[in-house]
Amino acid sequence: MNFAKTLGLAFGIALGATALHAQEITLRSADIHPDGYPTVEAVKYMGDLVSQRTKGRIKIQVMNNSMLGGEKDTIEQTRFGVIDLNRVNAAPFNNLVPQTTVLGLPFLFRSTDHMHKVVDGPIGDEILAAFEPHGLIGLAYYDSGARSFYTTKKPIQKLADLKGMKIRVQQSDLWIAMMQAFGANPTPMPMGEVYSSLETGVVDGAENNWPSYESARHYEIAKNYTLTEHSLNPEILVMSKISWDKLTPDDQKVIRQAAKDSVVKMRELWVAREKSAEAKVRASGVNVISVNKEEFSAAMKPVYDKFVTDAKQKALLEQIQAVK
Ligand code: BDP
Repeated sequence: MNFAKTLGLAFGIALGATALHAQEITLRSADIHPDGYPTVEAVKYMGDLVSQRTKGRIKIQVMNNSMLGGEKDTIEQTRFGVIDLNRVNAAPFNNLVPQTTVLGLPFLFRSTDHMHKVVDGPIGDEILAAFEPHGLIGLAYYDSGARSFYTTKKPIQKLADLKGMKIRVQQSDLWIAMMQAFGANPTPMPMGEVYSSLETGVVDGAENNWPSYESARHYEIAKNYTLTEHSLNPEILVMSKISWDKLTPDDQKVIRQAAKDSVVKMRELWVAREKSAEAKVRASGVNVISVNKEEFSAAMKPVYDKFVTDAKQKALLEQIQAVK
């Protein structure tokens, strides 16, 4: 082989390799939860589907355990394309995408089934579509169970017990207003700061579902869990619009479908985890308190008055309530 041919061949191989390499995409996905938590495992499952369906060309790397930061920070990084995918609770999106606020309204959903019917239908699609002008693509909803209060010292047995209590909330105006309506003193902060804040008395309590109460080990310090079940606010999986726009329409379809398919897996994982977390927490000797939920729900009128104001929001609320 002469020199020119050898050079040509080498060049060709290099080009081929580059072209092949350029097609390979690894999408980084953020989550604050540890390995084994349903949201983390659901996105890993989605990654498996995406990888199978693109013959290994597109992969998802789940960077969980708050490795990329707290939820508010990772939302910003996702908007700027630094993070490709992000699984976050609906609450930290509320101020950015006001359409998400309705999902967290206290005592809105009658049951998990009701919530599923709403997010799986046209209302759910409309809310996901509302992310795009904010640099995000709404892909799917994941379950997050019911949120209830937990406190370090004084147990909450009735609404009046919340009066003046410092309660950690997610960073959302809705959640701040909700705590005020309960009579508490809201302290917004990222999830990662809650453990030490409970420990040092910066807050008297917080609220979350069984799996988060357990996995974040808050039950070790806040040993009174009051079953108010005040919100079924779901989780939302989003993609950076910057990353999305780099994909071909076919690849976008693969991502969208895999996200939808992962919802089924997530729901199975969630049911199992809710049970095992509850069992573990109860076995540890936590004081689980039942309350008259009507008393708590009756106090929520100011929240609805503040967040459901115009005709469009009122119509949406009625539509949600009418879903059977
Ligand atoms: C958990 C959600 C997580 C939130 C956390 C919180 O899965 O996304 O960050 O609550 O309260 O249930 O901040």
